[in-house]
Amino acid sequence: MENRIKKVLAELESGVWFLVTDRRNVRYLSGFTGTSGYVLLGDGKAYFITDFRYTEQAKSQCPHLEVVTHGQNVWDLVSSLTAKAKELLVEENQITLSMYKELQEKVKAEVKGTKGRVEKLRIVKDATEIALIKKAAQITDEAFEEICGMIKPGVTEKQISQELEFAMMRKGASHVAFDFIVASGVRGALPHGVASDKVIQSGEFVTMDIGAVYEGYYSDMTRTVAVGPLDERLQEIYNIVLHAQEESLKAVEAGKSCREIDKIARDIISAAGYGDYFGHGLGHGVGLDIHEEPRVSPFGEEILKENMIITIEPGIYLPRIGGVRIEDLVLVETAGASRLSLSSKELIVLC
Ligand SMILES: [Mn+2]
Repeated sequence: MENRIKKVLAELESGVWFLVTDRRNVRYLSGFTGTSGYVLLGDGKAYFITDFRYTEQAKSQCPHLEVVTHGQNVWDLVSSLTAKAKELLVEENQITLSMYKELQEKVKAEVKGTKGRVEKLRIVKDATEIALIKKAAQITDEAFEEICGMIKPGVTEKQISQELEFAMMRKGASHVAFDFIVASGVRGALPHGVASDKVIQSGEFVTMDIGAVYEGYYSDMTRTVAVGPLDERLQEIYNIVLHAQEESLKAVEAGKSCREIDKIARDIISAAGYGDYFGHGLGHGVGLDIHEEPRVSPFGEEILKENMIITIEPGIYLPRIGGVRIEDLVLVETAGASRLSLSSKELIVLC
């Protein structure tokens, strides 16, 4: 944490202070796991601002910051701590307009927006972060394996989602990463079809996009399995998506751009005639948040670096027919990448 704070401080000119309000950025800089606290940095100083409920927790979790407790109005405290500042930067994609107005009324410094200062540090993971994300991915793999046996005609998408959630919690997840996507049959054409009461039938695909959170860090994985015999069209799109996933994954390594990795999968799907049915980016960074930088898409200018963690998740979605997505979480290395999602990607046919 100490190094992270130093990096942010080093980019602030004298008289310029930075109020960090995003919960994940606060956690990244301070180690604080509670829900109410801000980090305030400037002129070589680092404060952790919280209220009475969290003072003791903050003192034990944030040894590198000076913990200060605010009274009725947090901005009064920010105002006194920044009395000599000329500018106060706030996270413009996080703070609300009313927070901004109240803050500007209270503080002498000029309040200005900024973004990405902490997020850009979060892109490359350190060894501790990698270990936590690996653990979250392992919980996800184990939960997936455990519930495969219950996927059969007659069960609902929600039942599968609930069993997955319960399995992850039993295996040590602190919570689940998002509302799980369990999309079967024609619902598979919805890239983000959250589990519904739909009953699974023979001849359908079931796409499950799932993840666990372990000590604040996320995992993300998608598998598509078949229930009973499939028609040829569905088998064909599975094979295309799997091929696109594996080929783009093979290309992942430090030094390449996100855009060129996306292009590999997109070209394979387009050449097979399904380019119009893969309407989202190939992947995204994962860490303290489920979706973070870098964006792996046709517009992803970012160059991959060692120890970034990204997803590779091509899909094909055919309206009124169904869909397939296959997603792995991967660690970028100097030469190549290693998969953190280890569940098999061969087509599993359950019945
Ligand atoms: Mn994802």
